[in-house]
Amino acid sequence: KNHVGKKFKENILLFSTILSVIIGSVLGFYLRKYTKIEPNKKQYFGFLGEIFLRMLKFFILPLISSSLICGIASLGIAKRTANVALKAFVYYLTTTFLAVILGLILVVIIHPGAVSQNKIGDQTTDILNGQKISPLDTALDLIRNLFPDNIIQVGFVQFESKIVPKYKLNGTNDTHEIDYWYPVPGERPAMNVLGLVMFCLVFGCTISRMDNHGKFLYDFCEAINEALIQIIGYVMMFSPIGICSLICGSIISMEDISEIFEKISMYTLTVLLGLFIHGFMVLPSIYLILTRRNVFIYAKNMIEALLVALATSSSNATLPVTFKCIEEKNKIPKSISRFVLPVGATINMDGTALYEAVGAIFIAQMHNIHLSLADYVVTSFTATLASIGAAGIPSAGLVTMVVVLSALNLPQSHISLIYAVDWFLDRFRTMVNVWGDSIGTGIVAHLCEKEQLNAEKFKFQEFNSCN
Ligand code: DAS
Repeated sequence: KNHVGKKFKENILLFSTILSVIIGSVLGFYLRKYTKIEPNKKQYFGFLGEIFLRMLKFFILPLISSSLICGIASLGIAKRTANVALKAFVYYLTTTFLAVILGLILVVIIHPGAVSQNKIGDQTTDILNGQKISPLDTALDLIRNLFPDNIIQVGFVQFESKIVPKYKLNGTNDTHEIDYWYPVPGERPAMNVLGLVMFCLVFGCTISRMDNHGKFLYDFCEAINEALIQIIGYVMMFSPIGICSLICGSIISMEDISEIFEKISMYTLTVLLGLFIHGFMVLPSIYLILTRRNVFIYAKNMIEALLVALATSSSNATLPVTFKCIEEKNKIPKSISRFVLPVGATINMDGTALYEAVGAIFIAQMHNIHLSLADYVVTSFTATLASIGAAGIPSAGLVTMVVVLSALNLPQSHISLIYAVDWFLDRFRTMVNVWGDSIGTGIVAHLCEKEQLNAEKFKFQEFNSCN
């Protein structure tokens, strides 16, 4: 009964989210076209959206910390299956990192956030990148922020929103003000997030090796994570209003929206292309190379789980069906699936990692911000880890994307464009997440079976040679 009620609630939320995107867009365009709103009044339209964003960001640090700690610790705690855990962990990290690299290559080539140079004067770029830091300084910054001198201050990214001095649109005399988010002058607060991640990695590994209190600390973190996932579920009930306000506010305050649809559709296509390549080419190739088995039959047996992932946008909700497809149809032993799938649903999210990397670079492109190689390194690192920290629930990747934006010092305005299409892209990236977990389970099972066979063969040969 409560499952039906949960499904009904999820469908209502989905329907109202789609409705809020439509209403926010129509209202924004209507107000922009038929009313004259004073510049300093525009911010009021996006106020509820800003509160929605703040409510999500409010829980990011504890959510990421507890999720990362549990995910890392669970790999170590499973001592009895250390062999399985190690294979699973190497697979998780490799495929997630490949997904991020693929996403970065596509977003740089397609350049969905292209800002046509004739629209924004050079000053803006200078203003935003005024404090250009050399690659060496950035690298030292990166290392310094991995080891913050005070764990409490970690993750607080000091941004302040300032009205940029007036600048002239090329070829015209009219001047405009734009509202940009600035890192606090004189320091790069952004990479503090890395210190938090480093703390979680070390803490997770440590509690997995502790004898007496390790299990207590693990259960404590898991309980916190569970509570936070519930709280974010409550916050997401507010999402239709928040998204409507975010979209309406950004349409009203957007300088030049003629390209807005072009940019959003190019961004959506970039993410979908990345998910398609990773899901239909990269993952099946890895499966074929490592197992030499028929990936088409394996995929056919997973169709039901992939469709549930598409419908629910939640890896966790799809788990029962994933188990059924993996164990009953693909005949994977429970000793493997009962470890690899639940941990994979929590920390192996290739689709989410690709989505966050593309989204962050897209926002930088929208602001015409030049990113250095070190910035791309930071993006690949934080997108991989932010996806590990994301829970297997709807829109988790959207919540943790702020981690990547913060790590890059990126302004958080224009994030509403990402929100506008998140409910749609979430389905496809969840599908890729579940498909990645399924492929990983098949590979780990094959490798363990091969090892066992070799071991038996070895014993047999040993037995033979002795007689
Ligand atoms: N919906 C998440 C999942 O369940 C993925 C995401 O939000 O990025 O995998």
